[in-house]
Amino acid sequence: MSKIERIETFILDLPTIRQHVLAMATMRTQSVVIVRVTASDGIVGWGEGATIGGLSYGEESVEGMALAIDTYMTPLLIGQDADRVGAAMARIGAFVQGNNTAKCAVETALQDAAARRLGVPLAHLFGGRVRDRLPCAWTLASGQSDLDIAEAERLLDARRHNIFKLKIGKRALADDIAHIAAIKRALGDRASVRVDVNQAWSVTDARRGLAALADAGADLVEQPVARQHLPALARLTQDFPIAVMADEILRGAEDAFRVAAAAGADVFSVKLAQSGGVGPAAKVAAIAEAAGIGLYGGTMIETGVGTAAAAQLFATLPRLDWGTELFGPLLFTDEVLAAPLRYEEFALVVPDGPGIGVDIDPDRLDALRRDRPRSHHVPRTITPAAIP
Ligand code: MUC
Ligand code: MG
Repeated sequence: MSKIERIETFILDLPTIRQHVLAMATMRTQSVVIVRVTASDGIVGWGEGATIGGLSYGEESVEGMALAIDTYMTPLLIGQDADRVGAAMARIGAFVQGNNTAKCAVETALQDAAARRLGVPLAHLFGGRVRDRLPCAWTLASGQSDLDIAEAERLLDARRHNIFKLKIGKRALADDIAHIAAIKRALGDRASVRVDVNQAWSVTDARRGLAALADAGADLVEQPVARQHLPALARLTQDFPIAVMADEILRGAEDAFRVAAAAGADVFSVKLAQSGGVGPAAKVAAIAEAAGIGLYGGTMIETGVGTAAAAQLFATLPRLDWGTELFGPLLFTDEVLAAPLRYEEFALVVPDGPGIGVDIDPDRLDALRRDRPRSHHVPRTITPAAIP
């Protein structure tokens, strides 16, 4: 039996290629926790926990995740069977409430190690791939309509993305609607335009907003109201022709079941981080499939580690009607992988190697670690060369 021998956490800070303006925060840097699990047979697995905007998006921060893992999770796992990922996570579940993103980082690393031990891509452990490429959206969030349109045009020309998610909810409703309408007018049928409100609207704003977004030609609206307001989300889903997607409300299978039972959304954004790992995210997807709810592969803007792990799962989902948004690594000025993920023809190419399918470059990891002095920290703003 191979035992879990060591679990390490690394907080990385990655500058973004431009400011990323969300309803609740403006990001110029993304911080993530990378977990490295080493087993007694020498096999190493990697996982990631990411959130956005510090503590403004959710209740977990990277600092809190590292602490929860180091102090509460790691001692429970040392010496446990490295192949029994379910048993290891049940052990954690018995002693640690919530903390899904921290759990995701640990679970992903264990899944990665287990698949590497077998010499197979992680997708093999979840039924195998049904596709080799994942349609990949890009988030336009510069904060300005003209910059967003120019960015979208460059990405369309480069055939990198033709699905655009726009972050709204920070400005007055009328300004946001004018912004979306301008972008849809400019892009026309060449792109799908979707919006993410990140819970910012009241129900009244949402009613006006959904009607106007449908008129403007937007295809989907993500989490328009607060995650606590399931009945409101359900009413919006039923009352408007535009697709409503659940995001923040979904923190694992129980929430997925609750939302599905209330007919609370047309689409689920399946996220490894929010669900608590690859296995729990697969359960969220299964509930959506069983309820006839559409699927979308979400992100918390992870590096190549979390992005590759998500790609392994999303590649196994037969009905991924709304594609994915696994663009995370493209928003950073720096790379942690030895070879970057490939994006071509509007899709992410699912990596082929064992485990999550990618390798981490130890020097790059070291250079990005918060606890190490950085020698090449050169924050960049957006330039035509950076996108694409
Ligand atoms: C979210 O709310 O979906 C995903 C893309 C992005 O820009 O923000 C994230 C999180
Ligand atoms: Mg969202």
